[in-house]
Amino acid sequence: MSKIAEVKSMVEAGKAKLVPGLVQEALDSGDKAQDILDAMIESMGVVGDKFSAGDIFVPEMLMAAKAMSKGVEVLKPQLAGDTSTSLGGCVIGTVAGDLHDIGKNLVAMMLESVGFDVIDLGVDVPAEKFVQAAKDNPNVKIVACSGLLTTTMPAVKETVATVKASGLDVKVIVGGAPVTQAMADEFGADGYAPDAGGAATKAKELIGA
Ligand code: B1M
Repeated sequence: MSKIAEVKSMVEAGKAKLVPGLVQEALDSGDKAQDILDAMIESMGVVGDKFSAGDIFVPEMLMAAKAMSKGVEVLKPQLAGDTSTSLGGCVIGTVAGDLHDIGKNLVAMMLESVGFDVIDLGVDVPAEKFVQAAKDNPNVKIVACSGLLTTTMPAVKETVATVKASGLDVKVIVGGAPVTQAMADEFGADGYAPDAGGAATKAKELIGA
């Protein structure tokens, strides 16, 4: 079994203690950080499908998420790069009612890697908290909202509306598996991206960098 395949299978099995070592071994054997990340994202797809099928339950899903997060920590120095330019601040969070943070953390990492000073509000973030954080940090130019559940799409919409109604001079970007460009347009967001790299590119584009 290739190292990447081992990483993938151990993430699926939720082996948080084994995954970091395997990720390091995969890197040492020449595998690219992006390929290892893609394999782990695929694992979460498998885990999600097993959950939908009733073959696993929330605790197993949680263990797989923890295993992936541990693996991402090892990849972070390879993926994030290093930048000395500051493009301004970016407030990021997962919207109210939603506890999924792996995608949001990847987006935060990519935003940092292109030069944004990221203020990460975590998960289950009420709309007003995004606004307050942007008011508290005057260099904020981007508010980024992640939402993973069909049931939290109204919270994404509300967050966009609350930020827009605040009159702050910031751009709002949205994303997460159920979010589409059409939804982003309907919510009145300034931008949408399907993945973490795309979110960083979109944020730069929106501030003209
Ligand atoms: Co939950 N979960 N989960 N879950 N979970 C999903 C999302 C689900 C698709 C699984 C399934 O049924 N197949 C399903 C949602 C169905 C739906 O609404 N359409 C689901 C469900 C139902 C639930 C619960 C309701 C289960 C329950 O309790 N009965 C519950 C809800 C809890 C809550 O939030 N209130 C729940 C709980 C959990 C755990 C806590 C156990 C755990 C999360 C732990 C954590 O995040 N720390 C969990 C997990 C792990 C998953 C799956 C398996 C994996 C999510 C993930 O991390 N993917 C997920 C199935 C799946 O994704 N296929 C599932 C990897 C990650 C890199 O992808 O987050 O999509 P993603 O991010 C992507 C893009 O979406 C994008 O960039 C990333 C890639 O580069 N992106 C952005 C994300 N944010 C962005 C923001 C942007 C731009 C792009 O701009 C700002």
